[in-house]
Amino acid sequence: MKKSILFLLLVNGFVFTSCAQTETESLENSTPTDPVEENIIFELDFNEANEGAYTKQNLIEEGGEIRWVSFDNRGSIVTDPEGTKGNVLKVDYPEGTVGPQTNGIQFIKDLPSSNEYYLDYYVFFEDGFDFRKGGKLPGLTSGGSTYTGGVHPDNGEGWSARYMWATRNAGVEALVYFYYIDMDSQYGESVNAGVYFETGKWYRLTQRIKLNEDNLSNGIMQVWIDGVEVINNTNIRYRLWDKGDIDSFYFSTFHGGASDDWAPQNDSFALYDGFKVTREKPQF
Ligand SMILES: [Ca+2]
Repeated sequence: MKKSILFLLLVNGFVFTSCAQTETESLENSTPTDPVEENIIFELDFNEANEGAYTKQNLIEEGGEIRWVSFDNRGSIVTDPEGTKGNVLKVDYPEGTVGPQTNGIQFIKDLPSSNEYYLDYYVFFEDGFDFRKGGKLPGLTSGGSTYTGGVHPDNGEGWSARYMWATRNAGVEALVYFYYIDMDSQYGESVNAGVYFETGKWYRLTQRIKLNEDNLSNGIMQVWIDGVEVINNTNIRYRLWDKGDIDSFYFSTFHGGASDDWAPQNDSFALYDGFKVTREKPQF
């Protein structure tokens, strides 16, 4: 009898020890030496938002914490006129206005710092949209809105890579309006996509930023429009050393420039949908 109890105690002790070891091993296996990172960092499809005015609170409900918002009643939720995207964000660019105080909308979403992200979204310029000389469109940045408007990142501490539409002889061209340490002009460098915007159709803009290493000119900027690669620059020095990580999505859209000849001559509207910041290349 005593031997049986002793045997059971030993067996139980052995089993307990084994379980404890297994648990320890599995805990060790799940420690963040090889973390499974979420692919989608930020997503905004507006499908849960009610039609009507779009507010900062609406944005926070879907997009989480937002650093800064400037809407001024120029954002609203409507249904996709083509019927494929559910609810979408409609932005107002009022007649005769120029610059972000009176035209378009802006917000900054902070992102976990990274040296590589993809930004994917859709834009639709409604019929009658007056492009005038040009305007800004959302893009990835380092430093939120800091390195825009003529502010040069002298020490390689940040950059911005918003898109623009810009009126050329050939049409309204899509480009990346780029601020970075090696920029060639005070008010940003144009990286032309060679694609010309028209009204009345959705465009899908996909941007890949991969930062350079150390102080080397080996950073990558890729852009696909409707899934077709239109920019592939592989020799960019975005930043110096470990400064200037990708840390923000800058939703920035307005006519300008600053002078009146950038202002639309009639109320103009654009639609936006399907924003995603991801670690991996989106499916086309
Ligand atoms: Ca949608």
